[in-house]
Parts: sequence; C-alpha cells; structure tokens
Amino acid sequence: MRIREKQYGACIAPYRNVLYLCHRNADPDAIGCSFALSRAFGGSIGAADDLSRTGAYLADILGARILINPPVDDYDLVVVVDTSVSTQLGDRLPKSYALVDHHLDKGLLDGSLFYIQKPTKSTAEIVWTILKENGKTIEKRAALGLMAGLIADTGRFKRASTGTFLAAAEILKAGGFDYEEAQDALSVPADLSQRIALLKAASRCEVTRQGDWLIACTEVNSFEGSAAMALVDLGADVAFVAGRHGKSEKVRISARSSREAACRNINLAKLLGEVARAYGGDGGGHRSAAALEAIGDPSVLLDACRKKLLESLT
Ligand SMILES: [Mn+2]
Repeated sequence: MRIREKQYGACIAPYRNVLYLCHRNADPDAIGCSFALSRAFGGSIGAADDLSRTGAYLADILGARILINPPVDDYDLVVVVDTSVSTQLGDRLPKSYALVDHHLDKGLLDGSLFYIQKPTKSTAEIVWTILKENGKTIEKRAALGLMAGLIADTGRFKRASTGTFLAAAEILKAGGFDYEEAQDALSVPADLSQRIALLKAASRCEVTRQGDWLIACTEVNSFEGSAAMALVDLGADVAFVAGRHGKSEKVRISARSSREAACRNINLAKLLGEVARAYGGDGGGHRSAAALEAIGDPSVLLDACRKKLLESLT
C-alpha cells in the first residue's frame, strides 16, 4: 500500500518493536535516514552484511548502534530503508516489512505492508518530509545524519534538484550546524586499499569506442562503485566494474555514467537489471548509478553489459 509522508506516523504507531534495515554496504543516506527515523519514532537499526567506509564513519560520528544481520523475524515490523531490490539485503527479506526509498525499481513494493517510494535525489529528502509532516522536532545528530546522506547521494550537490536545496537549507537551520560540519561527517581519509583498488581498476581497464561514446570495463575485487565513478571522472561516458566476492560464484558489477550519458537517456538501472536476470541474479539502482549481482564469469557478465549498452546506442 502506497502511503503519503504524512501518514507515516499513524502507520508505524501500532508496532512496538521496529527495525530500520539498511542495504548491504550501507551508505550515509541509508545510515542517516535510519538513524533519524529511529530517533523520531523509536526502533533499532540494522544492516545486511556490512557498512560502507563512509557509512561506518558517519555511524561513529552519530553514535548510532548498527546491528549487522539482525534476526529480522524477531521484530514486529522491519522498515527497509534506501533499498530497492532484495539482493541488496542478501535475500533476507523479512515476512512483514515497510519501505522508505528513492530508487526506481518496483520489486519490493507489492510485498510491503506500506511504502513511500519517490524519485528524489536522496532518501534523506523523503525522511525530512516525513519528520516535518508528522510534527517531529529534529535533534542535531539526526539532522546531521540526514544532511550527510543528502550530500553523499547527490555527489556534493552535483546531482541536486531544487527540492534537495530546499531540504538542505531547512535541515541546516533545524539542526543548528553549518554545511562544513556536515561535510566533515563524510570526510573519511582514503585508505591505502581503496587507492590501490582504484589504480588497479584504471590500469586493467578496457575501453570501447563507438562514435563519440567511450565505454570502460574493468575488474577489481573491491570498491567497484568508487572505481566506476573514478573511471567516469577520467573521461568514460559509461563505466562497468566487475568484482568477485569471497569464494562464491557471485559477481557484483557497479556501473556509473556521465551526466551527458544520463541526459541521452541511458538507464543503467534497467540495463543492469536485465543483464542480471539473464544470469540468475538481480540488479537495479538509478539511471546513472546502478549495480547487479549475478552468477557467472566476471568477463562474460561485463561483456553482456557492454553489448547491451552498445545495442541501445545504435
Ligand atoms: Mn540513497
């Protein structure tokens, strides 16, 4: 059931024991939103498998306790936050759940008790509206969490909308801190392993040119998302980065596209979703930032992504 932000308080009220659940590799948007919701309406915070480095850094600053892989069926209700496909939860989708999210995928909507899904630039903007319309006063730490999520998901306002700027101004005012403090909550010093992964990704990169399009494909077994972003920064229109995790057959691919590519109607969420489902997995995300998990050989999956993209360009 789709609900409005204003109805959130009434919908959550009957549940005593609520868990806010973040996706795997939980980022500042997921952490900040779960923290703000749990402070306003009560409940615990959990994440599937792990937190991202910036997510962990922010959780530390907020003093948020995040349970890793909590027993989801022990809660009256699980609110899935900033997540749009069940593979992002390691397929541990609880029996009864609600959803607050800003992605394009529809996969979790039908099975939910109630949901708010809007294509805002960050889930933080939705959560901010929820708090306002339910008459919650926001404390500084919660505001800081939302602001950090908003800054991170918009690439420091590069992908911001007018709604993002409005929300940002309101959150700063309500929280009583300045923009610099919010930026500090995201400034994790880049660690050596990340820098090595990005340099490896760039040095192994294979570039395909079609007309004036440059497509970069590469393999590296960590920091795929950051690597894809780095390759777009270096000049690729679209970058696909594949990695294998642990000993499993599972392959993760992260994809990013330039602003130009997004303007020319490339939809990476759709493209990765289709490739993933052809290889026994699932994927999704946003038009210009998406990911998949599927079974197979990394190079074969990369090839399938590249082929599908080339087809859509002709
Ligand atoms: Mn998000």
